Amino acid sequence: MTTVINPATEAVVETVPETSAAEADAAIVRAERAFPAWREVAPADRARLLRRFADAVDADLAHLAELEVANSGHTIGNARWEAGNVRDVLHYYSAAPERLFGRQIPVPGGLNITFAEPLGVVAVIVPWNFPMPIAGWGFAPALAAGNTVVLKPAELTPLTALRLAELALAAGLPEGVFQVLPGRGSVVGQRFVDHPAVRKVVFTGSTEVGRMIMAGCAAQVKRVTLELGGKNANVIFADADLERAAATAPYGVFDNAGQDCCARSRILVQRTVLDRFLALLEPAVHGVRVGDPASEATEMGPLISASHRARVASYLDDTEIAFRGTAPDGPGFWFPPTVVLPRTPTDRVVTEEVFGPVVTVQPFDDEDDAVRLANDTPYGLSGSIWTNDVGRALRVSRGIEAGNLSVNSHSSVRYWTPFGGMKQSGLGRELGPDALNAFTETKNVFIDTSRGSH
Ligand code: TAP
Repeated sequence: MTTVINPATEAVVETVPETSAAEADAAIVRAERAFPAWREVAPADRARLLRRFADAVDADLAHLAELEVANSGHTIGNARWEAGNVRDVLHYYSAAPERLFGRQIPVPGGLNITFAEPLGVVAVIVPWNFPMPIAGWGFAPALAAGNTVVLKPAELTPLTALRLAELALAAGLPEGVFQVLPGRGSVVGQRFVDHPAVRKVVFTGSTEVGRMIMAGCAAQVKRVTLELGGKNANVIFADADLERAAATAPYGVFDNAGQDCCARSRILVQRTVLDRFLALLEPAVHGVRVGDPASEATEMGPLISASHRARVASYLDDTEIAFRGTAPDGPGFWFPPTVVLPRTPTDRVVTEEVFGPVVTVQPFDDEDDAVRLANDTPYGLSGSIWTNDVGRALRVSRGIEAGNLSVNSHSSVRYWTPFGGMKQSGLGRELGPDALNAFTETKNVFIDTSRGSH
C-alpha cells in the first residue's frame, strides 16, 4: 500500500494499493485483448466517446482540482487549470479519429496508399509534478489513434489518475481500453518496458530514469517518447521592458513551487542592466504569495515531499543567497522562493535541475554570450527571451537549442502546439497537430493495376 500524504499539512489523505508485477501483466493482457475491438470502433463513435470522456472530466472538474490540491499541494487555481487541460486535450484529439488520413502517392503501375495504424498497447509513465496534464498528453492522442492505454501515475500522486480512469469508464469507454495502475516505477514501469505486448512507452520524468527506459526498450526495439528534465534560461536584454521582465520572472520559475521541467531557473541578464533588474526583481519575489494551496489568493504551494525538500535545500550549500521570499512555518514541505547569485558557472545550482523554487541570476555581455550561456547545459527544453528588438528575438530564438521558447512571456505548453525537448531533455514531441504520428505506424500498400496482372 502507498500512503498518500498532503504536502501542505503532512496529513494522510488516503492509502492506495500498489499494483504487483503479476497484476501489471494481467492489465497489459486485458489491454491487448481490448485492442482489436477498440481499433474497429467507427471513427465517429470513437470521437464521440472521447468527447463524452471530456464532458465527464468537465463535470468533475472541481472534484479533480480538490484531489490535486490535497495530493500534490498545487494551488487551487493551477489545479483547476490542470483538470481543464485534460478536458481540452481530450476535446482536441476527439477530432482526430475522423481525420486520421493516409496518403495516395503517385507511383507507376498501380495505386499506392498509406494507412496510419495504431500501435497496440501504449504505456504512459507519469511523474508527480503535473499528474493530470502529463497523463492527458499521453492518453488522449493514444486513445484517439485507436490504441489501448495502461498508465502508471507517480507513487506520490496517484489520486487524480485513478479518478480519470473511473470517469473514462463512466463515459462509456470499454473495459480494458484505459487502465490506471498505481505502483512503483521499478515494478509496474519496468513491466511496461519489458512486456512484449506493450508496443510503446511514453515516459515523462527524470533524464536518469529516461535513459534506463530507453535502454530497456531497445531490447525489443520498442517505441519511446521521452519528456525529461530542463535547466531553462530566461534571457533578458537591456532593451527589454525591464519592469515586466522582472515582475514576471518569479512566476516563470516559482510556479508549482519550481517543480516544473519548464521552470526558467537560470535568469541571464545583460550586464549593463543587472543592478536595475535585481532591484526590480527583489520586491517581485517578496510579492509571491506562498501558503495554503486551497486558498484562492495563493500563488505557490509546498514542495511534494520531505525528501524532495531536503534535496532542494542541498543546492543552497556553498552559494550566496541574494534574497528570498517567505513561506509558512509548521507542518508542510515549505520552501521560500530563493534567488541565488552563483559563485562560478559550474556551481551545482547552475548546472543541475533543482526542481524547486530556486533561481540563479548571471550576467552576460552581448547576444553571442547570451546564446552561449543559455546553451551551456546538456538540457534543451524551454526558455524565454525578453527584448523589444524583433530581429534579435528571432536570432536568439534560432540560436538557443531548446524545443519550446517564448518571447516576452513564459508560455511553454499550449495543447495546439508541439511540446518536447532537444538534447538530453527528451526525444519526440507531444501535443499539437502531429501528436498522432507518435501513436501510429505508417503502413504502405501498393495495388498493381496493370492489365493482365494476377
Ligand atoms: P522520475 O523519478 O524519473 O519518475 C518519473 C516516473 O517514472 C514515476 O512514475 C516513477 O515511478 C517512474 N519510474 C521510476 N523508476 C522507473 C523505472 N526503473 N522504470 C520505469 N518507471 C520508473 O521523475 P520524478 O522525480 O517523478 O519527476 C521529476 C522529473 O521529471 C524532473 O527531472 C522533471 O524535469 C521531469 N519532468 C519532465 C517533464 C517534461 S514534459 N519534459 C515534465 C514533468 C517532469 P515512482 O513514482 O515509483 O518513482
